[in-house]
Amino acid sequence: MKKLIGIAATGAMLLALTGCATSGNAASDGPKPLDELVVGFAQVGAESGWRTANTKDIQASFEEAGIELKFSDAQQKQENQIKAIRSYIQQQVDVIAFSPVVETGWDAVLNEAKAAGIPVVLTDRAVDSQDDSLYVSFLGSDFVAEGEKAGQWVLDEYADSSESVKIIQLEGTTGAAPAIDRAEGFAEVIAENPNLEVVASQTGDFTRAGGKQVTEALLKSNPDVDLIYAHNDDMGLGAIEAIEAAGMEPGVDIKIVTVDAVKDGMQALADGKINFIVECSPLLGKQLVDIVKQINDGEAPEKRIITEETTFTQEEAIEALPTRQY
Ligand code: GZL
Repeated sequence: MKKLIGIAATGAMLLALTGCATSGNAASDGPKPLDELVVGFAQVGAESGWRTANTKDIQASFEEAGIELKFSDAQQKQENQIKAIRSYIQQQVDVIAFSPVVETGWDAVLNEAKAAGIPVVLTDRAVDSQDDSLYVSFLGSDFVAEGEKAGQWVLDEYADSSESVKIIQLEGTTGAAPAIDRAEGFAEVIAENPNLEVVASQTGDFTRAGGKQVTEALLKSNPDVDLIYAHNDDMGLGAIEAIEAAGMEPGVDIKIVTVDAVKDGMQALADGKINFIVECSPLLGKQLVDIVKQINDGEAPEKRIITEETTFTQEEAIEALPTRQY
């Protein structure tokens, strides 16, 4: 995770919001009524089951809170997210929230939001900005820890193997915080066993189609691969299709470890086609509403709010599936 915001900067930003409402009205004397608040949310896209669940949860949470949410889908393009943020600034919304599709290239537009006195909240993914006054808070997962949990399962699974274990890594979107950090955490842990070797690593862009396409190609050049580590369930599900099309049994001939724990992934885990899943919760809506309320009340939210997450084996997936929320 990148830089943390200084309290002073937060305070100044909050003063801008409550001291002089961003709607350009005369200075207001305190928080706005919730039904007058307007939040602009610039979503990454609709690339995966995780993203769909994340969007649904955020929209439902703001609906329930009675706070207006302007929503945009950037179709995984940074220029679309920047356009959406600029339009929220033009509309003088009270708070801007977004999940940066990639880590870099945000300082200019975030400085525009700052100049307009509009607080920004990062949800899900982080930015690599060195200027820690550009956002009030980050709400999301510790992706390095997720990669470490995936690596630990692989370390344990092959602890007694004296043979070399060949691993294919299906990376998320190039430049995205979860892709960078999940690869980092995984590599750090499997380095403890020199038999574990990532023989190929390529982006499938967090999509099922991408996971299938890349796995088809990499299986041709690595027919004796033992395990696939996919940065999300959707690419793991695509890998299952490619493995079956190659006449092999996913979860048996080639083991699969993924991250997210969305319903389709958990079903594949219960069916034995995936071997282990590290959870990454998309349910950020309620916490985002709480952060917006704190900002409106002139309070300084925590700079980094990390979501609680677990992991699932096949047995745990079978048990969890009936009540799974997403
Ligand atoms: C992680 C999130 C990732 C998910 C993918 O917080 O940004 O993006 O792991 C999603 O499924 O596409």
